Amino acid sequence: MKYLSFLVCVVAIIFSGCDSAAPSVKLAVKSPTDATKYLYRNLAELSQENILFGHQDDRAYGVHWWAEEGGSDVKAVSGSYPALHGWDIGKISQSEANLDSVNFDDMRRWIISNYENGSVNTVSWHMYNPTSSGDSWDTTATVKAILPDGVYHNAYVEKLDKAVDFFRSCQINDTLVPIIFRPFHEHNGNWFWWGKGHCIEEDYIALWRFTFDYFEDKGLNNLIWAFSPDRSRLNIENARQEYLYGYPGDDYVDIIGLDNYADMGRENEHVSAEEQIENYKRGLRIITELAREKNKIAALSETGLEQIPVDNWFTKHLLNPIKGADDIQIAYIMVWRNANQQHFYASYPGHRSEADFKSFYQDPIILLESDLDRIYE
Ligand code: BMA
Repeated sequence: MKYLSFLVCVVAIIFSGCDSAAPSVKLAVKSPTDATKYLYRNLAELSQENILFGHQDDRAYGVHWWAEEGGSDVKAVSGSYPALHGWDIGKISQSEANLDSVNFDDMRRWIISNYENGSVNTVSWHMYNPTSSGDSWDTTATVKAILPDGVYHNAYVEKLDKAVDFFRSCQINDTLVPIIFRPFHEHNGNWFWWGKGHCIEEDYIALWRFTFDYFEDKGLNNLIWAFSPDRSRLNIENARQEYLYGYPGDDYVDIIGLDNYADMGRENEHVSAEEQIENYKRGLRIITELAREKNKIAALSETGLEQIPVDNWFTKHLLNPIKGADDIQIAYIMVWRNANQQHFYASYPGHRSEADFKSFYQDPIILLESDLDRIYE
């Protein structure tokens, strides 16, 4: 089958001039490693028909368990790990474990193991505030102060160096594990110190670019850079323009992401479930369109409905609205973490969403780890 499609491609190229349907995507880093390049291309290719399903901290803990080797709520329901694994390196510079208590040594082991299993890793960074001892929600004015020439610049660079060490240590057989890196997320909201209202747009962009260049200089040619504004702070009527607030530029971004919890079925007296579904589609249409124009990949970088109080949430809110839509093409969807019985977003054995999650992942569009085939080649 593979050879057949290869032949068809070669013949198509000979007869039509190079008109493959897959976008000819190119990464922002100048010298990406082969594995990173192939991953990005394969995601672009796969996104034409499929969506990788992802889950934050999937292997680290679940609703009723903690750090059991082989554990995964997604796997317990479906038989497979998710196709994409989200991690967070908040606290990397100050502790053995991240802010959600995942030990960095374990995280590294799981990141490498996912790579060996042929699934994908993405890393966000709830970065502690470099100018105070506070966390990422401590909105003490910071961004300007950590840019070159800022008084806290060195403190910032020290944090970056810790992240560089961590990313470098995620390697096997001299190959750095490719990672979709998603720093400074939801920056159009005002809840993080890098958010709107706590710095000017120009400084946000300067911070992103400085960080990109710094990591590239340190040889991190395994990073795929994901930009991810939050839907709740986009006026849907003007969302395309507002989405680009803080956009660091096509040379600094690979993934046109969106975090969306706002349109996902949460009770809202002002917006019905049906309107939310419409808005969900509109948001994804916008990032699809932008990704196509920019020759990049779109993704629903974070989503979910806490506690999944709707039996058919996975099909009704997540999958069905985008099934068969030509104007929506996203490489992956990632739901947030299963921290405990109050704070969880993925199905687990015995939960009311279990049967519906089965229909969701059994849909040919949705890919889990076991559906992926040589994504790094
Ligand atoms: C938030 C919540 C917090 C968590 C943080 C970073 O959305 O899940 O409990 O500490 O993300 O992962």
